[in-house]
Amino acid sequence: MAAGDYTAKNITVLEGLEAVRKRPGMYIGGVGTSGLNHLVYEIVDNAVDEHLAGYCTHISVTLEADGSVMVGDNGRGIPVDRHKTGISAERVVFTTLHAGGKFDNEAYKTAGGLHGVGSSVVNALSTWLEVKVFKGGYIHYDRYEQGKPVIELKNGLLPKLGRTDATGTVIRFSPDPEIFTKTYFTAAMIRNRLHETAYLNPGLTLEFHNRRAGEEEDVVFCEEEGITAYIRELNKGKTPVHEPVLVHGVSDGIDVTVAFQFVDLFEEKVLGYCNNIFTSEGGTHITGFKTRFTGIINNYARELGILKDKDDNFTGADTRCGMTAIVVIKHHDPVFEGQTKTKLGNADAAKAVAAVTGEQLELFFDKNLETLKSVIGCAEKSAKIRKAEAKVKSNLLTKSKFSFDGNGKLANCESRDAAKCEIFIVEGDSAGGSAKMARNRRYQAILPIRGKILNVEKASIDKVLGNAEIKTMIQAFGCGFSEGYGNNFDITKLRYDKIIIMTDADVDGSHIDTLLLTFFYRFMPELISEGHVYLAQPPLYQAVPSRGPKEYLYDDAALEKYRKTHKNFTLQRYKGLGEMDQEQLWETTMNPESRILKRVDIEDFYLANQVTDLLMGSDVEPRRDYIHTHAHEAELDAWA
Ligand code: TSJ
Repeated sequence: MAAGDYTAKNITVLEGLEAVRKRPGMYIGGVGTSGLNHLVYEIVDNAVDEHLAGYCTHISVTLEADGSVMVGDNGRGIPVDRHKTGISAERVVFTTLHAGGKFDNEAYKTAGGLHGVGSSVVNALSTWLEVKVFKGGYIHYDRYEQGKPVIELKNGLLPKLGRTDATGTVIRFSPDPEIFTKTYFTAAMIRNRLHETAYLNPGLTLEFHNRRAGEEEDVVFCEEEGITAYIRELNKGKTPVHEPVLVHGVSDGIDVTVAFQFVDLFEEKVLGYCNNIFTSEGGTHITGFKTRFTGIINNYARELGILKDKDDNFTGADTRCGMTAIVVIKHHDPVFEGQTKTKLGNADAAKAVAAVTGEQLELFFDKNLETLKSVIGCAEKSAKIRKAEAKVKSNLLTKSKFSFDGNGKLANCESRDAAKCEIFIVEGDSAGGSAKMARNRRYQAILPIRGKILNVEKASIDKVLGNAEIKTMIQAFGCGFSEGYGNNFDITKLRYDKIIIMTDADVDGSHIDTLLLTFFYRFMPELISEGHVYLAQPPLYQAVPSRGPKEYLYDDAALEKYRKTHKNFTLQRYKGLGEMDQEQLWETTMNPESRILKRVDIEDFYLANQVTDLLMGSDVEPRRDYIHTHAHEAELDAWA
């Protein structure tokens, strides 16, 4: 090759690294802490590749006191001989984008051909980067500043610092503050990443050293048990129902390892890795595992007579109820898709994982019947709960013919014109009775509720849906509810324009208000956001003057004002709705011409939701204050 060619190439190389410095985000995701830590991972990945190739057993990462980081391995050492471009291969690794590991020269291909392509990116984004390669009896040395080589090559080769019997690679670099907003590596993130790498590569030792002032530490990770130990770590503090299970096999050239363990909880956690890369968006390897696992469990459950002919299969979710699993594959040509390019797309990965899971797991379960029975036990529990919930739900969805008036429940209105209809949810049977008598039965429905409805913040969904008052409300409103099973709520089916909560102006009343609002907020939030929910404002007092008309007073401020303008009057204090006769109730609280309603808006409720603890706690006084201060902006409401 002519010298001129080389010079031309060298210029393009430097332009490449200049592009990295201009748009660092394109290469490392960002210039904050996450991008910064990423530099370390990019370098370490190269050493992990050397391990996968079968030549490296130890990797060491040191956060130095001066803010630089040193990464080293005991592999074969990056090749330093003359590459076909005429310069040391090491220079090609650190100055060529998308090179490193993947040399043009077939002989230098890594066994896995995996990743580790980012050394030149790290170089470009470092104030300085130093390389020491221990290889062929010598220590070879190189150095870059902002990606540019500062060492003169002799005959295309690196200078030697001295002799050595060791082999390996040591890189040290200092992130460029002109690029990064912060140049302080996060010790915990790097330490965790090294531990994760140890779980994924059993037998590989990874050391982490921190030499920074005040945070000195030295830890060594080596996980002989691999992902089995990872599973134990993920399930730490939980109650496992069996020992972790590990299966491994190769299918269609794809290496597959799966570990799982069930715990005594209704949770599912399935993690996936491809070529040591965490696939947070899942993908084909996860799908392949899940599908085959479900099939296997159903087959065994039938074989063992746990599922009878008449029984439906367990659902996929049933068979994974309580599962913690890790699916790890090695693929020669992975395709990463999805929003964050962390979803494996290769169809053959699904096939391979399914094949290995099927074969190996059957071999295992045939020999470990107790484990199998524990796992099927989890699926049975899940199916039982699922069926109970479905039953409650179908009961709710069966449209019954509004006949609860006979049961002393809902007294519906005659009109079906939802825009004109209102439903009063009334605390207590006696107030409910008065309200039924007082109402305009054409447009006003009354639903008396007894005692306190369930606190939906604390209750599980099946309890909530089993609660009589809540069932009645869902049926009466007619628009379903949203939670858990996807969104079944349809506001257009709402049978009443106004849902009016009518409770006593005392602590118990406030509590019921809060419980009802919490229920609406959780299960029918649009009722609130679309402005259909109101709090009725019954008066606190009635003033009867010696002369002139009697007056209802709705709060203490109104009473003060009344005292200033009237001398001789008697004051009746209402303790509860039950104390008013039907005429008083109509006049003061229900008659659209004269009543005061407070519309509940979503901002109020958003706030209330943030203070749920306050509202739901045992401390009654602050709760009352909250509801009452928010009822202040009461407004006169005209009949529409
Ligand atoms: F240690 C480290 F993490 F800092 C690091 C190690 C950083 C970088 C950029 C590279 C490495 C590294 C590279 N460790 N080991 C290797 N091995 C090779 O590059 C290598 C060695 C020999 C052969 C061969 O075919 O003889 C091929 C390769 C790819």
